[in-house]
Amino acid sequence: ATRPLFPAARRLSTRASQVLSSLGINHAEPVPGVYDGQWRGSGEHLLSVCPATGEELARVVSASPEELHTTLDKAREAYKAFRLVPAPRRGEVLRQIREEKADLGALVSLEMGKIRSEGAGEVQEIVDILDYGVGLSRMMNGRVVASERPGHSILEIPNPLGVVAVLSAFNFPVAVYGWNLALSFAAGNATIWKPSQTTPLCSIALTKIISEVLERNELPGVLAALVTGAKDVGSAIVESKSVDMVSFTGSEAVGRQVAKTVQSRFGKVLLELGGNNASIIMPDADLSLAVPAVFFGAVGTAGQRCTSTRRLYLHRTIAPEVLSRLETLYASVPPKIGDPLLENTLLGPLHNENAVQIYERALETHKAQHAEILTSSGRYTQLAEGNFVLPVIAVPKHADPGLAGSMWSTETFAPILSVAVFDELEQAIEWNNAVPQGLSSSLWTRDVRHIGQWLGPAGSDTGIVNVNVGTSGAEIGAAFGGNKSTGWGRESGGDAWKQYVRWSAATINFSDAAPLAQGVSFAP
Ligand code: UN1
Repeated sequence: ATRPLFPAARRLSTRASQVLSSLGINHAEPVPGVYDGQWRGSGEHLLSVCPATGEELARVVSASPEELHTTLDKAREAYKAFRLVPAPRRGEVLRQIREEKADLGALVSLEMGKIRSEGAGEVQEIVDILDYGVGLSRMMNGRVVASERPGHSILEIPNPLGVVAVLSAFNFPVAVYGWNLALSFAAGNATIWKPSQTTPLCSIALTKIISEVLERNELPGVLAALVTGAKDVGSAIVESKSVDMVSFTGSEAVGRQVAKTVQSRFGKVLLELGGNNASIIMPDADLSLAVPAVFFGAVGTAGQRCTSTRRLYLHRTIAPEVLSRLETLYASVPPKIGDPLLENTLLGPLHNENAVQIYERALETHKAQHAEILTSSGRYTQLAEGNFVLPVIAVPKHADPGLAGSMWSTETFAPILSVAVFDELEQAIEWNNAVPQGLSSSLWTRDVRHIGQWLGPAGSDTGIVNVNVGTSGAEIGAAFGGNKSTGWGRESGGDAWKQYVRWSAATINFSDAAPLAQGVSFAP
């Protein structure tokens, strides 16, 4: 029997109801899912479901086409005034957005399913990037270029870009928006957020926190607008000429469509697509560091980070030792599978039933291709409710990811780790680079020569290349993003801010002559 979509009587656990009300969300009524300076919503209803208990957290009323349209118009108007506010004053507003980790983090756990400490960690990423945005607001420097002409100067000037849309994914339901908002706001833009349709409450809670600060500063709330909705809302944003840049996080398949659409109207696009990240362990690695890091990378967040470790390449000499230590760790997981909000839980649920099916299909493919499965596997049935699965280590028959149809080359958003054994580092690097995706990778070694090889021209081709640090859990200070089919986008730190502005090169003549460049003469 199928569950009715909106049962008339919904009883929420006290815990969930406390978290929601502490964040100002009244779950008893349909929750307005649009913010353009005021809360509204008259579109389709979205249902927010807790992946651990199946309990319906709330109904959210998403954006109608008209509401989206109006929000975009208001955002453009607000940008026109906001671009004139000096950047350090914009930073001062960012500085006032301060979030207590506990409640928002708990909501991330309730609605997305990650464990408590990771929910809090995600909120910490927002706090960190807000600090970064404050600093950035005094450091978004252009430059002065030496002109070849006497009495001339060339300036490279960053100015605000316009309206930036952020399309974010369920797995980091608040932090990835935070990365974009902090940079976009510091840069003087209006930002419009279309979150994943399965995590609307997280976006509403965060927008409430930000909007209070904007309103207190007498700034239009639409500078941090929210439009919840399904695919049609996302497509309308991507197609809209009023959106100057689209920052998209999600699958390669959708990312390809987003890129084509935005590029065909000559908009800017920033893509953060699939990862298929490998760790390589050399014989001289400190296994007491490497093994727990692989464990966290592969099992943490139930394998639902873009940066999760999906492939493990072990040097032949240490392979048996590493596998036996990993098997022990994996065997300790089942008693710690469950409610993500409980202190001792290590492994929360997959985000929804669809994710469980993808996990199951990946397992079947592994088995059909004669992979050896080293751990217990399948749906975790000890709990009455929720989308829980066992974390898996698989050893595919063929080690080479280049082999067509191999499980090596697809990103499966679940805790499945594929392992192969190598003899030479060159081989492992070749395998690391042999997949379409290029987000993150990590090498475990104490040998400086291996490190040089790994970081150099013939080394790893991913956007994040770590040494003695796992593939996931990057800090906000460096640019975050991946190469190849991950989409080449960079968010968060580093030079990422440079994409959120429009650049102009301005040649200024301070002299009484007007010479042409390159010594060209054009005398009549
Ligand atoms: C993602 O999975 O989309 O590096 C982002 C990490 C986190 C961000 C992941 N800081 O794992």
